[in-house]
Amino acid sequence: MIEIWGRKTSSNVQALMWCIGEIGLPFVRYDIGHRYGGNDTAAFLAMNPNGTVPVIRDDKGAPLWETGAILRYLAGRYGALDFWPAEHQARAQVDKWAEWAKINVALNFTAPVFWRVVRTAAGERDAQAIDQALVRLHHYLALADAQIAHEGYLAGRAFTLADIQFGHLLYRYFTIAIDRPVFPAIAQYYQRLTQRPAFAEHVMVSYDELRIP
Ligand SMILES: N[C@@H](CCC(=O)N[C@@H](CS)C(=O)NCC(=O)O)C(=O)O
Repeated sequence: MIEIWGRKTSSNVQALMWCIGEIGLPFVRYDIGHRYGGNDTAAFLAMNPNGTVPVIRDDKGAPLWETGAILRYLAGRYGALDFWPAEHQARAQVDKWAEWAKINVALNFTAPVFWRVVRTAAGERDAQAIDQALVRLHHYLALADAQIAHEGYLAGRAFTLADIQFGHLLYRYFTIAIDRPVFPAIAQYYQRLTQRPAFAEHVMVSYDELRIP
């Protein structure tokens, strides 16, 4: 049984829960972090000195943190072949887009946009900073749009680990109060993701508990 420490409103927890749901693994998850606390205890810091979620343990093995590492562990041990290919060149193409999504899309969306829109009091929101962050984000989304239009998924013609690292951000991107240019391929891709039961269950999760009115 896989144990997971992390609240379901954490975007990184959502990525790994989506992966677990896609693979169909049994799990137990503990609400840790943000309003639930528990990530500053000695016991938690002994598992992850960063004090961040998610952390997992499988088979009573060593604790594992960093979402990208967790996704690769789950995919390598339990996943289907297309999801994270064993062949090195094919795997590197998936990893290329997964890393790209983490560095360029997640880091340009979560703190600079999502936090400023949802986790900042209305009177303190910096519209100019949000607009500037959106320009940076949309530069990368345009690249993803072209890639998805060409191949159907982020790293090719199959659903892969790269789609988890990228796609888990889209529910929040499409539901917060911002102006969005039209990215036709991403819009269509997002609609397809919403049809996946594991995405609906683990990613399309209310973020009201994070909201600062
Ligand atoms: N690089 C880490 C980042 C982990 C991280 O920043 N997690 C956030 C939630 S998404 C966190 O623990 N925030 C503190 C909290 O929830 O209390 C990863 O990819 O797993």
